[in-house]
Amino acid sequence: MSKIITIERFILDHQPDYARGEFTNLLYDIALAAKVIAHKTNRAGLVDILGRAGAVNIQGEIQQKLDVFADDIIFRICDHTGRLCVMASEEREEIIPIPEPYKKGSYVLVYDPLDGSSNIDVNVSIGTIFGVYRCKNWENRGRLEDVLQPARNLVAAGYVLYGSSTMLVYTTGQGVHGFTLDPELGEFLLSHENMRLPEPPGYYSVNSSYYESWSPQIQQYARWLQGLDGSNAPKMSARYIGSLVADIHRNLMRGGIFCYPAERGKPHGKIRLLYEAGPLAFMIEQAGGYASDGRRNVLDIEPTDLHQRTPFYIGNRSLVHKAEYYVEQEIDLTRDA
Ligand code: AHM
Ligand code: MG
Repeated sequence: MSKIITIERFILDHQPDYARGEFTNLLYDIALAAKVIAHKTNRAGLVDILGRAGAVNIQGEIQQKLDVFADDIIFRICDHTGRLCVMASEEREEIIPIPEPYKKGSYVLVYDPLDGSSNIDVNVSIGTIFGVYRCKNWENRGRLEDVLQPARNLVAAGYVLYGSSTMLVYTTGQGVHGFTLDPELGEFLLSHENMRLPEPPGYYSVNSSYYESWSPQIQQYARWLQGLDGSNAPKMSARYIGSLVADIHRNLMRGGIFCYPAERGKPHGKIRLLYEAGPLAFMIEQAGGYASDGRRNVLDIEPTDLHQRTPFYIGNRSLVHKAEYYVEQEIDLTRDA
């Protein structure tokens, strides 16, 4: 009979040598935040939470109440524990310092509290994305330089998917593991150990309503994905939810690629490097996949701005390499931006 393993047990049993409890407990904190957000998300249609909060976030988008709630919960669970020295969130313009009088720890948390916000009001899956770094400069920890690190430096990354069930999927660099929330018990239970991208891939995910804004090479790549250019593309089906976590989770389970290319007038695409692309790139590599901006490994991009965006291709290695093959032939749209 298979064993029942809670996320707490699993984290404890798999903690890296350097973990010293601080890192392990930080992962518990994230799991706790995920449970609180899942609870609220499940009740979203029942309580007066839908609709807009009225404020506009720094991306120029209208924040919705659940985004604000999720952002606040993660902050409040993590600010006073002594494990973090600084945080950064999609919803906040600046880095988030640890407030006085709390002690600063040695880790950095970057997060997108509720991604796929356009799907909240229509009861479609949404997600939380997170990444954990070690601080760079212990003496002066808690500054912007601790946050602006390439994703290759991550020590943990993952996401929470609020879908037909709630799942937490994470890696600490030793494989990717998925846990499903039992809402009765309030526990995340190990359901998907050592997740790997299967071959052959099943799906490609791209918002083809932007087709006219892509370069001819990206258009050609899109046709290749659809099997329309007569060459040797695997036979795949199209799926696009418009929630990064849900699209990537499905592709992780079934194999495939998610693309958000550069566009005319949007040379960096839409996806944010620090708290969306970076953590997911770190995770997908642990599942045997690869993520690229079309020209280089996302893990190697040195961030210069908290909210910078990047073209994004993520999924089965061969499909992402094929994207790089097409992008290589295009004029670099970011060069004059
Ligand atoms: P958000 O951070 O405002 O929620 O936007 C990010 C989302 C991703 O989840 C998704 O992949 C993408 O935006 C969809 O964008 P589009 O509607 O342009 O296809
Ligand atoms: Mg987002």
